Amino acid sequence: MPADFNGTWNLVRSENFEGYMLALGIDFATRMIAKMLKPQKVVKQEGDSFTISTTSTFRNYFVQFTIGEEFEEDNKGLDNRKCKSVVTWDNDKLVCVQTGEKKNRGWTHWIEGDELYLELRCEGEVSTQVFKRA
Ligand code: VL7
Repeated sequence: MPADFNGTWNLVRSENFEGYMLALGIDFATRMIAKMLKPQKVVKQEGDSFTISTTSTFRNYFVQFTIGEEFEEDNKGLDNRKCKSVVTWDNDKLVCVQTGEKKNRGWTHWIEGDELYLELRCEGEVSTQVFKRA
Protein backbone atom coordinates (compact mmCIF):
# COMPACT_ATOMS: atom_id res chain seq x y z
CA MET A 1 0.00 0.00 0.00
CA PRO A 2 1.80 3.17 -1.17
CA ALA A 3 1.84 6.39 0.81
CA ASP A 4 -1.16 8.72 0.71
CA PHE A 5 -0.14 12.27 -0.25
CA ASN A 6 -3.69 13.57 -0.60
CA GLY A 7 -4.39 16.89 1.02
CA THR A 8 -3.63 20.57 1.29
CA TRP A 9 -0.15 21.39 2.51
CA ASN A 10 1.45 24.68 3.52
CA LEU A 11 5.17 25.39 3.38
CA VAL A 12 6.66 25.73 6.86
CA ARG A 13 10.41 25.74 6.14
CA SER A 14 12.92 25.30 3.37
CA GLU A 15 16.65 24.87 2.84
CA ASN A 16 18.82 26.05 -0.05
CA PHE A 17 15.96 27.16 -2.30
CA GLU A 18 18.32 29.95 -3.40
CA GLY A 19 20.92 27.42 -4.58
CA TYR A 20 18.26 25.49 -6.51
CA MET A 21 16.97 28.66 -8.18
CA LEU A 22 20.54 29.72 -9.08
CA ALA A 23 21.14 26.31 -10.68
CA LEU A 24 17.99 26.90 -12.77
CA GLY A 25 19.25 30.35 -13.82
CA ILE A 26 16.44 32.30 -12.15
CA ASP A 27 17.24 36.02 -12.17
CA PHE A 28 17.99 38.02 -9.01
CA ALA A 29 14.71 39.95 -8.79
CA THR A 30 12.63 36.80 -9.23
CA ARG A 31 14.72 34.94 -6.63
CA MET A 32 14.22 37.74 -4.10
CA ILE A 33 10.44 37.46 -4.43
CA ALA A 34 10.36 33.66 -4.72
CA LYS A 35 12.35 33.04 -1.53
CA MET A 36 9.80 34.98 0.54
CA LEU A 37 6.84 32.89 -0.63
CA LYS A 38 4.97 30.36 1.47
CA PRO A 39 3.44 28.20 -1.28
CA GLN A 40 0.53 25.85 -0.73
CA LYS A 41 0.31 22.43 -2.37
CA VAL A 42 -2.89 20.59 -3.09
CA VAL A 43 -2.19 16.95 -3.92
CA LYS A 44 -4.87 14.71 -5.43
CA GLN A 45 -3.95 11.07 -5.66
CA GLU A 46 -6.18 8.35 -7.12
CA GLY A 47 -4.25 5.13 -7.35
CA ASP A 48 -1.21 5.94 -9.46
CA SER A 49 -2.69 9.17 -10.94
CA PHE A 50 -1.71 12.48 -9.39
CA THR A 51 -2.35 16.17 -9.71
CA ILE A 52 -0.20 18.58 -7.75
CA SER A 53 -1.05 22.27 -7.73
CA THR A 54 1.38 24.65 -6.11
CA THR A 55 0.02 28.14 -5.55
CA SER A 56 1.45 31.33 -4.12
CA THR A 57 0.83 35.06 -4.22
CA PHE A 58 3.38 35.36 -7.08
CA ARG A 59 3.22 32.29 -9.38
CA ASN A 60 1.26 29.07 -9.61
CA TYR A 61 2.29 25.72 -11.02
CA PHE A 62 0.22 22.67 -11.91
CA VAL A 63 1.37 19.20 -12.88
CA GLN A 64 -0.53 16.01 -13.67
CA PHE A 65 1.02 12.58 -14.10
CA THR A 66 0.58 8.83 -13.81
CA ILE A 67 3.28 6.71 -12.23
CA GLY A 68 5.65 5.24 -14.82
CA GLU A 69 4.26 7.26 -17.76
CA GLU A 70 6.67 9.77 -19.27
CA PHE A 71 5.15 13.18 -19.99
CA GLU A 72 6.24 16.46 -21.54
CA GLU A 73 6.63 18.95 -18.72
CA ASP A 74 6.51 22.66 -19.47
CA ASN A 75 7.89 24.49 -16.44
CA LYS A 76 5.90 27.59 -17.35
CA GLY A 77 6.25 30.40 -14.84
CA LEU A 78 9.20 28.65 -13.20
CA ASP A 79 12.36 28.44 -15.37
CA ASN A 80 10.21 28.05 -18.51
CA ARG A 81 12.24 25.08 -19.78
CA LYS A 82 10.62 21.96 -21.13
CA CYS A 83 11.66 18.51 -20.07
CA LYS A 84 10.60 14.89 -20.30
CA SER A 85 9.49 13.80 -16.88
CA VAL A 86 8.62 10.50 -15.29
CA VAL A 87 7.55 9.78 -11.74
CA THR A 88 8.03 6.40 -10.07
CA TRP A 89 7.64 4.90 -6.60
CA ASP A 90 10.75 4.21 -4.57
CA ASN A 91 9.08 2.39 -1.69
CA ASP A 92 6.89 5.15 -0.20
CA LYS A 93 8.74 7.98 -1.95
CA LEU A 94 7.55 9.63 -5.14
CA VAL A 95 10.58 10.20 -7.38
CA CYS A 96 10.50 12.45 -10.46
CA VAL A 97 13.30 12.53 -13.03
CA GLN A 98 13.16 15.61 -15.30
CA THR A 99 15.31 15.00 -18.37
CA GLY A 100 16.30 18.07 -20.37
CA GLU A 101 18.91 20.77 -20.63
CA LYS A 102 19.74 20.69 -16.91
CA LYS A 103 21.63 17.68 -15.56
CA ASN A 104 20.45 15.74 -12.53
CA ARG A 105 17.11 17.54 -12.45
CA GLY A 106 14.24 16.11 -10.47
CA TRP A 107 12.41 15.96 -7.19
CA THR A 108 11.33 13.51 -4.49
CA HIS A 109 8.26 13.70 -2.24
CA TRP A 110 7.80 11.73 0.96
CA ILE A 111 5.89 11.95 4.22
CA GLU A 112 7.60 11.93 7.59
CA GLY A 113 5.33 12.08 10.62
CA ASP A 114 2.73 14.76 9.82
CA GLU A 115 5.01 16.57 7.36
CA LEU A 116 5.26 16.45 3.57
CA TYR A 117 8.82 16.73 2.29
CA LEU A 118 9.93 17.86 -1.16
CA GLU A 119 13.56 17.56 -2.22
CA LEU A 120 14.32 19.58 -5.36
CA ARG A 121 17.47 18.75 -7.34
CA CYS A 122 19.23 20.54 -10.19
CA GLU A 123 22.84 20.12 -11.29
CA GLY A 124 24.78 20.03 -7.98
CA GLU A 125 22.13 21.78 -5.85
CA VAL A 126 19.61 20.23 -3.50
CA SER A 127 16.82 22.16 -1.80
CA THR A 128 14.44 20.73 0.77
CA GLN A 129 10.96 22.10 1.43
CA VAL A 130 8.78 20.97 4.32
CA PHE A 131 4.98 21.31 4.41
CA LYS A 132 2.33 20.79 7.06
CA ARG A 133 -1.34 20.03 6.58
CA ALA A 134 -3.47 23.16 6.24
C1 VL7 B 1 7.72 24.14 -7.77
C2 VL7 B 1 10.29 26.73 -8.19
C3 VL7 B 1 12.08 28.16 -9.14
C4 VL7 B 1 11.18 30.12 -10.35
C5 VL7 B 1 8.59 31.47 -8.55
C6 VL7 B 1 8.47 30.47 -7.45
C7 VL7 B 1 7.01 30.05 -7.39
C8 VL7 B 1 5.38 28.43 -6.46
O1 VL7 B 1 8.07 21.40 -9.14
C9 VL7 B 1 7.72 21.69 -8.03
O2 VL7 B 1 6.88 20.89 -7.36
C10 VL7 B 1 6.61 19.62 -7.87
C11 VL7 B 1 6.44 18.68 -6.72
O3 VL7 B 1 5.39 19.10 -5.86
C12 VL7 B 1 5.30 19.66 -8.62
O4 VL7 B 1 5.50 20.25 -9.81
C13 VL7 B 1 8.28 22.84 -7.30
C14 VL7 B 1 8.55 25.27 -7.25
C15 VL7 B 1 9.89 25.31 -7.96
C16 VL7 B 1 11.49 26.77 -9.10
C17 VL7 B 1 11.64 28.91 -10.35
C18 VL7 B 1 10.96 30.97 -9.15
C19 VL7 B 1 9.66 31.71 -9.29
C20 VL7 B 1 6.84 28.85 -6.50
C21 VL7 B 1 4.86 27.85 -7.75
